[in-house]
Amino acid sequence: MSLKHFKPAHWLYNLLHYKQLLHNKKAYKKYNIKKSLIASVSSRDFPDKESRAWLDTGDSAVLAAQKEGFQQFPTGIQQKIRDWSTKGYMVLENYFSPEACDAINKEIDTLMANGALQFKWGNKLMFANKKSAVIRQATKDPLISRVLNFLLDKEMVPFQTINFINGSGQRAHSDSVHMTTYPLGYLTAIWVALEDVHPDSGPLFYYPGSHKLPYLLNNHWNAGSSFLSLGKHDYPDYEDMVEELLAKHKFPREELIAKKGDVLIWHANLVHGGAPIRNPALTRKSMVVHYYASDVIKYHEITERPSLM
Ligand SMILES: O=C(O)CCC(=O)C(=O)O
Repeated sequence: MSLKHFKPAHWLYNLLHYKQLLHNKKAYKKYNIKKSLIASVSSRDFPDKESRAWLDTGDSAVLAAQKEGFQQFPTGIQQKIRDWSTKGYMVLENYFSPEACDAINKEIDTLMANGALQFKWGNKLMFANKKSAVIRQATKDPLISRVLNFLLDKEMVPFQTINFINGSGQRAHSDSVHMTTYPLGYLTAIWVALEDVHPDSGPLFYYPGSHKLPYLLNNHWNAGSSFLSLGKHDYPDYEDMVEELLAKHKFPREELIAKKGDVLIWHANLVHGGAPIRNPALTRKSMVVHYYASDVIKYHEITERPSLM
C-alpha cells in the first residue's frame, strides 16, 4: 500500500492543519455527523447521495423568476439562470475587461518568475488567490458572486484558483469527486479565458445536461476502502468509468472557443475537461475558481480528506 492510500498519514496531515478544518465543525453538527474533524470522511458517512440544491430538485425555468433577487439581474443573465437546470452551465460573454485579464496574467508571470508559484500535477498553478490580491479580488467579483449565490441559494465562497498557461488536457470528469459536499451539489466553478482560445490549444469541453447524471462517488468506482486504507483503484479508473457513462448516455459535447474575458460557470456535477492539445506551441491562459457553499460539509471524496479552507 502506498502512503497516499494510508489514511493515518492523512489524519496526521489534518491534525497539522486543524484550524483550516474548523469550517466543518458547524456543518457536522448541523447534519448530525459524529466524527472528529481530522478523521477521513467520504460519502459512506452520509445517508443520501443526491443533490438537494433547489435548482436540481426543481427547474430554474419555473422557479427562478419567483425568487427574490432575480429581477435585479440584467435580462441576459436572467435567461441564462432560467436555462441552468437544463444545461448545467452558462457562458458570460466578454465579462472581464482585457485590462482585468492582463492584470491577472501579469500577476501569474510575476509569481512564477519569483518562484512563489510552480506547476503542480504537470500544468496546474494552484492557489494563486492566496498569493495575489488582484487574483483574490477577481474571485470575489460582485455580480458573479450574486449569480453563484442565487444559483445555489447559499453563500458561495472561493475555495481555490487553478491557473493554466496551456490547455489542461484533463480527461472528462465531474468536480464533485474532487471537491465534494454534503449535501451534494453545493459546489460550483467559474472558468475565465485570460486570452482568446485557439481551437488547437486544447479548449475546455463539456457535456450539456451531464450534470443530471448520478454523482459518481467512491462506492461506484473505488469501493473497498477500509478503516486504514483507501480503495485500490486509481484515478484513471474513475476517468474510464466516466467515459463509459458518456458513451452510454450520448450527451452532446461542446468545446468553448472562448474570447478573452469570457466566463463559463458550471454545475457541481457537469462533466467537463480539457481537449487534447493539437498545437503545443499555443498557450491557453485561463483560470478556474472553485466555490463551496459556506455552510455545508466540504471534503475530497477521492482521498476522503476534509477540505482545508
Ligand atoms: O481548464 C481545463 O481545461 C479544465 C479545468 C478543469 O477541469 C477543472 O479545473 O476542474
